[in-house]
Amino acid sequence: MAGKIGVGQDGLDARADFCRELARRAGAVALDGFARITPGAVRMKGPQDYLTETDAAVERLVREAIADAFPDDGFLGEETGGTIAHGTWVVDPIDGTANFARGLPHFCISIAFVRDGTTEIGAICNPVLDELHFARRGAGATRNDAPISVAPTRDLTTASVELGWSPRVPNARYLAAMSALLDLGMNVRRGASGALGLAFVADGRSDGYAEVHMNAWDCLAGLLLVEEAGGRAGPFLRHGSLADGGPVIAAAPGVADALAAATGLGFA
Ligand code: LIP
Repeated sequence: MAGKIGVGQDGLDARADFCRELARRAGAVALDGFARITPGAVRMKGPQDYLTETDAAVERLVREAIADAFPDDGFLGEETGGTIAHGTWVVDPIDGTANFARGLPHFCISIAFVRDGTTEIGAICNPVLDELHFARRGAGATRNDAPISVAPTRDLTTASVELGWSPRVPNARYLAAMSALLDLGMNVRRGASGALGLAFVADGRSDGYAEVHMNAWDCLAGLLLVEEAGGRAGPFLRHGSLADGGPVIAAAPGVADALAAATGLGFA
């Protein structure tokens, strides 16, 4: 077990290196589980809300590694909950679980470290594409250690954005936003992994992501990635919370105002 490392600058350095390596390790476990997925290994937590054995295995791996390395840190996981501390790890063991459960290779592991209400470190591992998106506040964003930046898109008729959906939001709200985006000439996708949707905004393969409600473990790493890659990200923890989630918007600068107006979500 590492010594009790505080959450000062040196402590963040240690946590950043640890987080990068842990995300990769968790990705390997997820990929192994994906190769062996069977219908029997899937349970439902609610309508359109899947739980697989791999969700549990990955969260257990991450939780135990953090407890061993940084025993005083808090931990909040999608599947096992947890406690919030001065420094808290916020983890989605499999984001894109509905895809994972049906054998669709579009999922990731999302790990964020939050200190006093500010996300300081974010990692999103996509084991299918062997991609690790990583960011530290103030130090930029990378994909497989190469710097990334948001897209230069300004013409909305060439823009491609993602609009997230879940049964937590009335369909009418989703359809109104979808209609407004299409009326602006944008291409609108939904990949069912909000973390990957945000990572793709950060590396310029998508121009924006919006969702009326997301949980903290789905979005905190991705929102930091977009900020550090030169994009605009809504103040998730000002309007939402670690415990209850909230609205999410993130975009390349040239698309941000139109995305906000069409979805009714804001950056202020
Ligand atoms: C997913 C989110 C996504 C949302 C999906 C789902 P999960 O998280 O990342 O934003 O649109 O409905 O909630 O459940 O796959 O971890």
